[in-house]
Amino acid sequence: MAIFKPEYETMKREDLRQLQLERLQATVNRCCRNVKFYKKKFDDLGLLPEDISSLDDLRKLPFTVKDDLREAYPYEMFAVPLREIVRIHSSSGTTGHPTVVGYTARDLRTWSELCARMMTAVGVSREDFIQIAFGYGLFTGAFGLHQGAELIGASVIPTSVGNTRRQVLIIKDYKTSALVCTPSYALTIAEAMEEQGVDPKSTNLKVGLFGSEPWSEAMRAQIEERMFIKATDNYGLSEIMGPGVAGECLERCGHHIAEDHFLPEIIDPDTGEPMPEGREGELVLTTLTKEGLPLLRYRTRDLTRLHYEPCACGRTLVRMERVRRRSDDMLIIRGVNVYPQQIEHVLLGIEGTQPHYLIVVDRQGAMDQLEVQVEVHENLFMDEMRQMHELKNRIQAELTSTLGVSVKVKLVEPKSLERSEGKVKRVVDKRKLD
Ligand code: DLL
Repeated sequence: MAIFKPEYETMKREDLRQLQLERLQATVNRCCRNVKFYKKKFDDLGLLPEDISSLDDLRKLPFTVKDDLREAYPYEMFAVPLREIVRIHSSSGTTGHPTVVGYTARDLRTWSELCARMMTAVGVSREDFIQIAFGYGLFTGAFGLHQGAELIGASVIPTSVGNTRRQVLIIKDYKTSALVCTPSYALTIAEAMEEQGVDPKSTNLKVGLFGSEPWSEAMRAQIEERMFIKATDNYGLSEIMGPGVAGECLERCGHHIAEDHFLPEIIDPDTGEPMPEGREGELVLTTLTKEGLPLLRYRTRDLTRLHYEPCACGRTLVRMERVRRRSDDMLIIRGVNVYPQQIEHVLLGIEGTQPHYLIVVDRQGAMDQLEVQVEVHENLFMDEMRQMHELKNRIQAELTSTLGVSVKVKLVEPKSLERSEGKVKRVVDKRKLD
């Protein structure tokens, strides 16, 4: 069953704004009534829920940032009693506490429907065999798209991530027509197909739904050529819901944000002030229907632009440009969110290292490579090789276990890393994501 809701997806902007206002007011009420964090914020600002009487009043509301969620670990920001929560997920990238997100039964239905809408927009139907090669677990990617595909009535093949040889075999034998994974994993699968001598034209592959990390048009062209598919991009974040927040249609001229459920703004990341229409800035999202974890003005740190002109596909929902950069220093390595502070934290706990390090990210073939160059202590560098080797292995093991992605460590001589004045440059990203 195609999940297309023209009553929302092609709504007149005026009507949409009215719907958004009603839903915003309900959300603000719910937040103030049920979430201590918001109640306190409103009290501090001398703000009452009744003060929100138009969409322009949105800017009176406080921002919510990832650290607020970390501090509320695990359940403090939930707006319903825990017995109403039927699913828990969590975001990757864990300094100290990860952020935990919870869904009510109604939230899960909305989430499935929005993923189904996004998949319908790129032509997925009940005729499709859809292979989900995202990791099943706390990460929202696999479950979100899985539920959406089932709602459409497609045949879901939950391969999860990894075992690339088997992914290729399944594509070939199970007649996969739609592939869901990160764009970098799609390239890894394409490579494996070539190695295994599988001609993509001989498979049923038709479309790819890729997301969860930044990628470039050049990479899209490569995937399309090597897999002989149409490659589409979709965007989301666990705090807001997971995948299904926004996705391309077959016109591929931006991601339609599900504005009947999320209210977008673009702000200047430095001042927090709204940006004029069409300018690049940080995407801020307010949830309009969520029950478990409603969020007001959540700062995504993702940089993009919004375009309000209707799309050739008929949808009137705003189009956001693909996300290429963030306003903070979070890196996405093979789909896993990594913060430089996590690396620093590990290094500081290991004797013999200096807090001088450089993170080098590169892409070899389809795979992101993470290298951390660490300055060792003067005394140590003079010492024997065996000791150096042990230290390197220890750092490597600790970083890999903390970050959840494999890391290559290179020990460098004391004072060999560039010292900068002002803002220190800790990251060199050699991947071409523009
Ligand atoms: O990555 C949700 C998701 C799963 C989206 C599957 C699409 C497909 P998180 O792990 O919380 O959630 O990471 C969210 O990933 O703030 C962006 O910086 C980045 N991101 C997600 N999708 C895209 C994309 C999921 N299509 C963070 N392009 C977000 C660029 C993306 N960056």
